[in-house]
Amino acid sequence: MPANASSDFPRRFFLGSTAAACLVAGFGAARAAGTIKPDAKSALIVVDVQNCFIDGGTLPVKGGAAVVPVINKLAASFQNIVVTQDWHTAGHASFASSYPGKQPFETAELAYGTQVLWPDHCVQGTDGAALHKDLKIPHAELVIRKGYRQHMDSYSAFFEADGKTPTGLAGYLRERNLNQVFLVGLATDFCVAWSALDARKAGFSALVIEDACRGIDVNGSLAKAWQDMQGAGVKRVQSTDIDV
Ligand code: VGL
Ligand code: ZN
Repeated sequence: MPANASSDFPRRFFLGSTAAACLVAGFGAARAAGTIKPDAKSALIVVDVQNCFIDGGTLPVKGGAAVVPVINKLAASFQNIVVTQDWHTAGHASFASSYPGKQPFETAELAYGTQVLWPDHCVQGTDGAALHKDLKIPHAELVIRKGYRQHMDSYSAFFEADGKTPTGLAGYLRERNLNQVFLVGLATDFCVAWSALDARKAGFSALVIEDACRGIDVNGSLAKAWQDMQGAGVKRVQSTDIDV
């Protein structure tokens, strides 16, 4: 056997098996429409489709309302759905209004690190915190609320901003034997991305359905979010890739 043949073998084998795995999972570059099929172990996580994040709200995400019909259609294909709500106290630590002299989109140093400061939004029990009225997913099984501690934010549906206080979602998914999450909603570069990254950290497969999300894009946050997600093994897919 030539000297380089044996060292070549594992590499070729690896590439071959990776390509095969991609095809099986439906993640190949030339993916045909509708080839990703959510199964009994898949959960759709509908992130923060709340009035504050829609046009006319206090922290509107451009085009936010457009995700609603896309999500309604996708939801029909999932046996398991979790809905999240950003759920802040009045005077929350993530609100610029809580700091004299601070403006929205500036930052503050908090106990757990740098916090982007936002306009007041999603205050517990207000209309702004309610789910968009046209979201029609009555078969959703769990609503998980986050960011409800006065001094700590939580973009992620899994862990609060200190990176270690769990919301309980990982435990819920594990107890229900769900191992794969499909993420949709608002905003791509904050709550969706942080949830997807934490899903990977917690050991779940994670796919973000891009056209069922919209981003805020402050200081390059949208491109960075996709880069971080790609690096963490989050799959970027379109709603047409899902078998509905
Ligand atoms: C979100 C900023 C502040 C989100 C929540 O849902 O992406 N963004 N709070
Ligand atoms: Zn928030």
